[in-house]
Amino acid sequence: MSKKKILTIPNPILRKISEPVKSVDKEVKNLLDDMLETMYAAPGIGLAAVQIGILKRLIVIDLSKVGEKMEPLFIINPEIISKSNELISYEEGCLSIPNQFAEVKRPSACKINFIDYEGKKKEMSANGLLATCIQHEIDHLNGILFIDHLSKLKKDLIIKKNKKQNKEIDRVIV
Ligand code: K1U
Ligand code: ZN
Repeated sequence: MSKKKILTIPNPILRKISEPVKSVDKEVKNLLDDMLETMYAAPGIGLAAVQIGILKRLIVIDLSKVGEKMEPLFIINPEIISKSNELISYEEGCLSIPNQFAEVKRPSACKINFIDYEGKKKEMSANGLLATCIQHEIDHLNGILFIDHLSKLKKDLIIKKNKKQNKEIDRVIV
C-alpha cells in the first residue's frame, strides 16, 4: 500500500467523469488499498479515485471513529437505485477543497448497487452520514463537488478563500 497525493481545486481532473471498472483484478485491489491508506492519512471519511488522479469509478469510505474497529467499505461502479424525498443537511468538507466546510442538503437515505472488493454484486441501503458520504463520493465520480450544491455567493466565497489559502502556502514555501 502507498499513500498518494490528493488533487485539490482548481485541478481540472476533478471535473472529469470517471469510467466504470471492467474487472476487479489485482491492479484495482492495489488501487483501492492505496486509496484507503490515503484516506486514513488525510484524515477523511471517504475518497474517490479521481481525487488521486485516477478516472475509475472507485470509492472507499470508513465512518468508524478513532479507537474503534476500522470498517472500510470498498465501492466499485456504484449506481443509485433510489433516493428519499426527505432531505438532511450536513456540514460537508472535501479533501480536494481543504479547510472549507458548508451545510449541504441531500436526500437523507439512498439505496445503491455496487461491486465489492471480492468482485461480488451488492445492494446497500444507507441513511444519515453514510448516505451523505456515498452521495458526495458518487458526485466526485461525475465531476461534481459539494460547492456545486451551494448558492453562487457561498460557492464563490469558498473558491476565493481557497485561492487566498493557496497564495499564503506559496508565500511560506518561497
Ligand atoms: O470525498 C472527500 O473529499 C472526503 C470527505 C468526505 C465527506 C465528508 C463530510 C461529508 C460528506 C463527505 C471528507 O472526509 S472531509 C474530512 C472529514 O469529514 C473528516 C475528517 C476526519 C474525521 C472526521 C471527518
Ligand atoms: Zn470530496
